[in-house]
Amino acid sequence: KVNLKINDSPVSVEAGATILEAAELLDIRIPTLCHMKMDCLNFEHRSGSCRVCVVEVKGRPNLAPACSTPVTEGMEVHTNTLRAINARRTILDLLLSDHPKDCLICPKNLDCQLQALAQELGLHHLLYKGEQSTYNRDLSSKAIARDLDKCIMCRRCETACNVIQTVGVLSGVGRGFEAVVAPAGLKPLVETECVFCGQCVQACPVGALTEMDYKYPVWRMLNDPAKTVVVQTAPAVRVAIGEEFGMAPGSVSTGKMVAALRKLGFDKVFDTDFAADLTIMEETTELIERVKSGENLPILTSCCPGWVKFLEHQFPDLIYMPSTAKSPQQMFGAIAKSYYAEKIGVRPEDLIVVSVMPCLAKKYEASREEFSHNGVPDVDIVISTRELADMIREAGIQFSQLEDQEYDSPLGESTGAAVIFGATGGVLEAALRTAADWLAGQDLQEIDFTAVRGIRGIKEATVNIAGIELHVAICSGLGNARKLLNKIQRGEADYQAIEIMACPGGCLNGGGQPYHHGHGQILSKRLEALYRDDKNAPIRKSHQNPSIRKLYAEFLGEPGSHFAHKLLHTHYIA
Ligand code: HC0
Ligand code: SF4
Repeated sequence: KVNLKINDSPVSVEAGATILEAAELLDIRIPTLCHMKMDCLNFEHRSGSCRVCVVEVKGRPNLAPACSTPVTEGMEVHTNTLRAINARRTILDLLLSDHPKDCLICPKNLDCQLQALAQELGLHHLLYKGEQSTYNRDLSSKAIARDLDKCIMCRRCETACNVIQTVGVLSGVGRGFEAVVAPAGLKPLVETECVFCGQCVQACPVGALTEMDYKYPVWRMLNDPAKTVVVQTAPAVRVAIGEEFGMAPGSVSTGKMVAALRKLGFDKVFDTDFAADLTIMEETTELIERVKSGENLPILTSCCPGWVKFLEHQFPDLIYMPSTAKSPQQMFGAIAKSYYAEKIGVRPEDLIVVSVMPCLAKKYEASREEFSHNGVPDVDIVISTRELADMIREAGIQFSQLEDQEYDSPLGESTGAAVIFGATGGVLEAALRTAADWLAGQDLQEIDFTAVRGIRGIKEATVNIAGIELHVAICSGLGNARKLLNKIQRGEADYQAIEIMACPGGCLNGGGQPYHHGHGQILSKRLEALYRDDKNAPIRKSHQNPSIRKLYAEFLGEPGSHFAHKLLHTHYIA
């Protein structure tokens, strides 16, 4: 342990800790901007580049950045001397000298850490009037909007893209005043290998990176009497949307969300979880076939579009590995525009499918060519959890006061197996529950595969299902996926099934979720909430979902049938 004093209060911390960490123990707040820490993922980016966190250390001539200065024995730190406060104000003043002042109409208004700092430091007039950057906004992709005029060079997005995700799209470009973090050659995002995971958007403290906003297309559809508008909500949305309305992280607000969606005017409120159960039917059929034949192993899950795009760009030699089953979002769209449209007598082009997703890559996935038929997309519009929260606010709905409501039938019925899709490990556990029952030919009671649970980036387990030993691996975060895939390429792994999710922790940490800024245990709380929801579900295995059984009996035939393949499976582009 190292002993030091901060603002005259003694504190002991582990060697290697920073002044910032020591101050946190004393509940002393030091402002930060470029610093990025994700407590439950055990990740910290100590860049020290913005210098907003400078403090005075006795005996040192220069101010020290608290986020990247390690503590030493006997150190005496003062966090709020006039010199430190003035230095912070000057740094902020300089940052703002080249930052647009249109906060009122910025998508990050009231959610911007720069704005919050200006408020916190009481900066009400600026001394420096600098030159202003004038870049064109990059609206080239369906998923992510970039506004370089707002980039403050904190490089948090670069860390997310290069260090955590190892995609390597964003890096420092240009020098001096011209310096920004952007794709090489300032290329539009759509021309790069960006997978639209949105981890850079989660990381960005300002409005330089945000989602492409589709709220107004949704409003327009809701107000078009010629359209029947249905909505599906992804598993991870229900355990995070409450945070937008002041509810505690880890609240499960499914019922309130359904009520809010009805108030917004959706004709039917359905659940992606229904389609997650459907995905399990198809994917597990494929898993069992491959395990029995020993061919094309390991099977890789394919429901995360960011991960699929990563594989297409970076590991084309492994393109035969992912399950051909479409993601739940896309299966939902395909079933809504065929089975359901037919049932209610509406033409597919007049049935509008809106998705609410924790993910920005889902916006891109819905636009992929193979997910349209005769020019009609299976999923018409994708909005994020944050965009739905904005719409609820815009409509003046008091979310936390709403009485719980139930999803509509039949595409709203789901099981506990489906809801855990939102957490890393959930898809594989859902598949194992069904595989075990099918192989054993009975309704097994042991259904909690706890070895595959938890927020860790890479998990490995050997599970015994009906006498068959399966080596499985689960990873979340594309940097972890890269490590695992490299191992497979080198022939050093003998897994039969692997689940990969692009975002660290899974969909619960998607690029479209409420901003968590890495603080506290928010992600773990969302994860626990998903497993709580599963535990409380009356049915916890996908193949026991009555609406799924009916769908096969009335429409699809058997899992893996020719018709099911035509409607519910896809191919990948290497
Ligand atoms: Fe996910 Fe999904 S679980 S990717 O994380 O599989 O976005 O929540 O909707 O499609 O179901 C996201 C979440 C989904 C899909 C499901 C899968
Ligand atoms: Fe990199 Fe993901 Fe951001 Fe694309 S969306 S730039 S891949 S972090």
